[in-house]
Amino acid sequence: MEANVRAHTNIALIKYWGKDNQTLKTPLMSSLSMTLDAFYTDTKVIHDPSLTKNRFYLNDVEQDAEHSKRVFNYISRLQEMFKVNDHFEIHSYNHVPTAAGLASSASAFAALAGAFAKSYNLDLAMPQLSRLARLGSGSATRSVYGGFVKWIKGDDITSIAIPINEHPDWDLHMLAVEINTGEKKISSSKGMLHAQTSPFYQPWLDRNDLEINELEVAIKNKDFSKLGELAELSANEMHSTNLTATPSFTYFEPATIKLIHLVHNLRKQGIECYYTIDAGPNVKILTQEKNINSISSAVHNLLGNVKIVDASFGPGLTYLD
Ligand code: 2P0
Repeated sequence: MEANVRAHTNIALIKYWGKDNQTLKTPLMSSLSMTLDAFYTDTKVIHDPSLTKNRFYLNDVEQDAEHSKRVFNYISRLQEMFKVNDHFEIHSYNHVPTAAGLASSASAFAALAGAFAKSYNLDLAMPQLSRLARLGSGSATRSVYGGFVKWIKGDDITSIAIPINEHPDWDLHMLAVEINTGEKKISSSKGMLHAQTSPFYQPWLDRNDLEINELEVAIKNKDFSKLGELAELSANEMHSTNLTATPSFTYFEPATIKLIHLVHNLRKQGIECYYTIDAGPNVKILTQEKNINSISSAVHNLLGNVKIVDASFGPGLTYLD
């Protein structure tokens, strides 16, 4: 039996940055994201009694034990849950820079959850798929849906994603500026645990319901300015907890700060744009179609020939073949 599934990455506008339960990956806060069309993972799961060993291939390269561990542990956990236990092969093609704060684990584990369930004909409803994806990686919870997606904090059963608007009729673009696509030095799991030593962590959590509600209203009203302000605020809050943790740490690189200044300056010139930054140095700039060219030129003038990927809304899980 086999199944081949595509999942797109998502970028949180209101960030998830802390777990209530490390094993279940239930979050300390609700988050709200935008699923992107430009970055995705295709994953095929094959299981067959004739296979004698589990194998994991990423972009056609078989991964060694160390690089397969997280995927194998995840599949074993799902096999235990559903009481199945044959050997499997996984073939993933990642159209996202891996582990550089461009949310490769979101698309990877959402695709894996979808392909696993389909390969065993489990016939799971979307909320259950969202839960399975969460057990692989928190942000994957949201990638089962397209458009704007909220992931609700809660317990193992209730902490799932719900679509806010799967097909938004919005002129909204996210320009992903790839400053550095190398593997990050501090994993998200470690970073979000460590950030909790910040004196600003709890005050940030206390604002979570308010910020989620405000963003939902902004989405309903198609209020780009409010959406951008809230997204930038949430990113700044998250990165402030890193900087004020003990010991302090940051994912920012010099080019990250340069881009923050650039976004401020562009806004002063009347080019409306906002930034968001995840667990890596890369900056994503939220804007509208009319400003893409001027923002891209300004980024290239500032940083030379960096890659800029223009993304907009992507779909939820898609079954291939
Ligand atoms: C997010 N990030 O909401 C936040 C914002 C990065 C910054 O979720 O430990 O790979 O697998 O649950 O989902 C990245 O962390 O972490 C992330 P785990 P994950 O998108």
